[in-house]
Amino acid sequence: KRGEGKWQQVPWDEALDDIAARAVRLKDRYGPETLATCIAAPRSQYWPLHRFLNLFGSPNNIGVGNICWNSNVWVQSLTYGWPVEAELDLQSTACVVMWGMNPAESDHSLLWHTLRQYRSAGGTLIVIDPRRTLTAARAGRWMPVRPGTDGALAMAMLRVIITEELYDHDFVADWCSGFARLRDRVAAYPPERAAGMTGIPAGDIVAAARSFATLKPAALFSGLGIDQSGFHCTQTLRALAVLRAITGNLDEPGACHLSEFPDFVPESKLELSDRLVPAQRLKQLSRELFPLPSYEGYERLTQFTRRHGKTLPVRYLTSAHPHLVWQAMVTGKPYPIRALTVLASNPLLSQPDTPLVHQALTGLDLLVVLELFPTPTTALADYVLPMAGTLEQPVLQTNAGVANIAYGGAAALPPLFDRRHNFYFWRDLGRRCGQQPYWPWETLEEALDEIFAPAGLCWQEFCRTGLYAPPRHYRKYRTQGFATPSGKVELCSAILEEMGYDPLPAYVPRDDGIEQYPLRLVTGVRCQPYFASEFRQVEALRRHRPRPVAEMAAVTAGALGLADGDHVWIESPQGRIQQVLGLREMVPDTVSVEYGWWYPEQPLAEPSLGGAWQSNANVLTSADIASCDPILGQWSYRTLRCRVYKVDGE
Ligand SMILES: Nc1nc2c(c(=O)[nH]1)N[C@H]1C(S)=C(S)[C@@H](COP(=O)(O)OP(=O)(O)OC[C@H]3O[C@@H](n4cnc5c(=O)[nH]c(N)nc54)[C@H](O)[C@@H]3O)O[C@H]1N2
Ligand SMILES: Nc1nc2c(c(=O)[nH]1)N[C@H]1C(S)=C(S)[C@@H](COP(=O)(O)OP(=O)(O)OC[C@H]3O[C@@H](n4cnc5c(=O)[nH]c(N)nc54)[C@H](O)[C@@H]3O)O[C@H]1N2
Ligand SMILES: [Mo]
Repeated sequence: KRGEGKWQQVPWDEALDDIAARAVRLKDRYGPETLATCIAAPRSQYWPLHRFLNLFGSPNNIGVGNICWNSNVWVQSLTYGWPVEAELDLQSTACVVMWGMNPAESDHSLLWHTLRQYRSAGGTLIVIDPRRTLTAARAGRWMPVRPGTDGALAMAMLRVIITEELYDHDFVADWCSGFARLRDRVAAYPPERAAGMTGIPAGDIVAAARSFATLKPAALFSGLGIDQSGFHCTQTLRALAVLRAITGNLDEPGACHLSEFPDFVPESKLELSDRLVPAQRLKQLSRELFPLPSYEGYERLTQFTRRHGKTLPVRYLTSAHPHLVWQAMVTGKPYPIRALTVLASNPLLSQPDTPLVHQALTGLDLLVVLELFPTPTTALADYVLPMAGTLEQPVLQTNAGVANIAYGGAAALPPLFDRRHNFYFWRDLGRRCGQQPYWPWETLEEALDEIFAPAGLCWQEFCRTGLYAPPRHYRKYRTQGFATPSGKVELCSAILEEMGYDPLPAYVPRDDGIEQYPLRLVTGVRCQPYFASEFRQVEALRRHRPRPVAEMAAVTAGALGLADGDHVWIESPQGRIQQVLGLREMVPDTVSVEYGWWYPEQPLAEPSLGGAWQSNANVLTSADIASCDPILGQWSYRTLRCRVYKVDGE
C-alpha cells in the first residue's frame, strides 16, 4: 500500500517496462497531459526530462518557475528583452545593493568572498532585509524593511531619483520608453508615505536613493526576499528593473550584464519544445489564469528576441502552476492528472501547502521519484529509482551563455551500485513509449557531443578546459536596440499593457492582517550547512544545526513572554508546526522560520513520513490562487501571518 514503507527491489528493466506500460495506459485513457513532472532547484541536467515530456505530449511540468527565481527572468525580459546578471567587480563597482538576498548563507562561494573584499576596500554596501543577516552586518547601510513592502521603498527611491534629477538623462532620452508616465506614477510615492509602509525613515530612503543613483557603476542584486513576496512580486521586480535602467546601470561593466543567452542554447535545442503541438500547449495548467508565464506569453515575448536571431529557453519561462496541478490530481478538474515523475525535488517539503500536496500524491495511479536518498516524497512513491550521485555525473552547468563543468565532469566515476544518470531513465522510458528515433545515443557522452558541436567542440575537448565562455560585450543595445516592442527599455511595458495588466511599476498595499494572527511570517531563509530539505541525515552537519530555529526580535519575544531556546508552536491560518525560538536583530512583530525540516531518524512511512508534519514550514503556507501574484502567479513564502506560543503551556 502506498506509504506503508514496504519495498521490493526489482531490476531496472522490469521497473522501466512496468512504468512505461502504465504511463501509456494512462495516456490512452486520459490523454498525454495526465502525466506531469516536478523539478525544483537546478541540480542535474533537465533537457532529457523536457525532451521526453514534449515527445509524450504533456505541457504539465511543474518547473523551477514559481518556486524560485523565474519571476526575475520574466520581469527583466519584459523590461529589457533579456535577463541580466548583476556584477560585482572589485576594480570598478562603486555601490552594491543587496535587496532581499543574503549571500553570507546562500552563496557562500565567490560572491560572498568578493563582497567581503569589496567592503574591506571601503566599497559602499546597502542591504535591504528585515533581518540583520551576516551580509547586513557588513553593510554601511542596513535597511530593515517590513516584509512585503519593498515595492513601496523602490517606488519612493524612483521618485527621489526623478524629482532630484539624478537619473541618467541621456540614457533615458535615447533608450527608455514611457518615462513621462513613470514620472506621473511615482509622484504618488513620497518618501514619507513609503516610510509609513516600510518602517524605514524617509531620510534613509532619500540617502539610499542618492547613493544608488550617483555612485557609478552600481550593482543591484535581488533575492528571494523579492521573488517570494507573492502578490507584490511582479511589480516590485519591475520597480527594481526600472531603478537599474534610469540610473544608467544597465549592461555596464561593474553594474550588470545583459545576457542574450541566458542558457547555453544548444542544450535547450535538445529539449525539442517545438514538438509539443499547439493543442497540447493550450492544455497547460496555468494558461487561463496566468497567460503570461504560459506558451502564449512566451510567444509574445520571444517574437522580439527572435528579431535579434536569438531565443530564450522555453523551460525558463513556462511551467504549469503547481497549485492547479495538485488540484487536478485531487478533483480531476479541468482534467485528471493521474501520474507524476519527480526529479531531484522533495515537493512535500518544498512546495507550499503540504496537506494539499500530500493529498494529491497519495491519490495518484503512478508516482515515480528519481532520488539519491529516501525522503518523505519517496515514501509515497510506487517506484524510487536510484540516481547517480554528485561525483558520478558528467554534468554540465550552463548559465548566462556560459557552460562549465559542475559535479564530476570528465572525471566522473562510473556510478556505483545500481545508480544511473537521469538521462538513461528518460531515454529508456522514451524508447519504450514509441520515441525510439529520438533517443539514438548509446551514452550520455554521445549526447553531450551533440550539445557542443555548434561550439566546434566535443565533450572530451570541452572537459580539458571545463569552460565555454564567449567574450562578454557591454552596451550592446547601442548597435541593436533592446529586444522589446519599442526597441528600448520598457519603463512602461507594452506587453503587460496589451495583456490587460498595469504596465507601470506600482505598489498596492494589501492588508492581510487578521486579528488572531498578529505577527508577520517569513518562511525559508537560507542557512548553512543545509540545502533546502537535504542533509539532515548527515550527522556531522546535523551537529552544527540540530534543530530548526524560528527567529524574532527580543522585543517581540519579550512581549509574548517567550525566551531564547523555547520550544514554540508557529501557527498560521493553514496549520501549525514546532521550532525552537532564536533571537535576532530584526524588524519587530515578525517571525522567520527555517524551511526544509524533516527528521530522517523517524520512520519513513505513514503517518509520520519522516516527521514531515512536525517542523515543515510549508505546512504554514498556501498557493491559493487568490493570494498569488496576479501576473506571474508567484505565491508568498514571505509575507504571511501567524501567531507563536510555547509548546508546553498552550
Ligand atoms: N545554505 C544554503 N544555500 C542556498 C540554498 C539553501 O537551501 N541553503 N538554496 C539556494 C536556492 S534554491 C536559492 S533560490 C538561493 C536563495 O538565496 P537568497 O535569496 O539569498 O535566500 P534567502 O535567505 O531565502 O532570502 C534572502 C533574504 O531575504 C530576506 N527577506 C525575507 N522577506 C523579505 C522581504 O519582504 N523583503 C526583503 N527585502 N527581504 C526579505 C530574508 O531575511 C533573507 O535574509 O539560495 C541558494 N543557496
Ligand atoms: N516555505 C518555503 N518553501 C520553499 C522555499 C522557501 O524559501 N520557503 N524556497 C523554494 C526554493 S527557492 C527552491 S529552489 C525549492 C527547492 O526545492 P527542492 O529542490 O524540492 O528541494 P530539496 O529539498 O533540495 O530537494 C531536492 C531533492 O533532490 C535530491 N537530489 C539532489 N541532487 C540530486 C541529483 O543530482 N539527482 C537526483 N535525482 N536527485 C538529487 C535530494 O536528495 C533532495 O531530496 O524550495 C522552495 N520552497
Ligand atoms: Mo531556489
